[in-house]
Amino acid sequence: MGGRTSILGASFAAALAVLVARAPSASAASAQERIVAVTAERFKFTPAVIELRAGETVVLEITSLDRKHGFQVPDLNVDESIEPGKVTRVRVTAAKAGTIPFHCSVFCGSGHEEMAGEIVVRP
Ligand SMILES: [Cu+2]
Repeated sequence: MGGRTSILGASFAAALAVLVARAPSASAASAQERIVAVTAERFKFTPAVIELRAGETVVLEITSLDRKHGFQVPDLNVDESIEPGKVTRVRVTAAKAGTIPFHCSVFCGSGHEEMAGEIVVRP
C-alpha cells in the first residue's frame, strides 16, 4: 500500500557489491525472501552472525528485548533505531561473498561497545 522502498547502492567496500533496500515497516517479506529474526538486548544481537548466500535476499526482522538500540551497518549505509515493541525490517541482498560488520548505534550501557555482529555472505 503505497510502500516506498529506497534502494541504497552500497559499493563502499570494493569487494562487496551489496544492495540494501530498507523495507518500509508496513511491508512484509515477499514469498521468496527468507526472514531472519534478530533480537537486540543489552549487550548482544542474536544471532550475532547472520549468514546468507551471495545473491540471496533476506529480510532482517529486528526486535528489542529490553530498551532502545540501534542497528548500524556502516558498509551498507544502514542505521535503524530498534524500538521496544516494534519490528524493524531491513532487507539485505548481497551480491558477493564477504563479511559485513554491524553494531549497536545507540548507547545502551556499559557493554554497548561489545554489542556487535557480522553478516557473513557465502559464495
Ligand atoms: Cu545497544
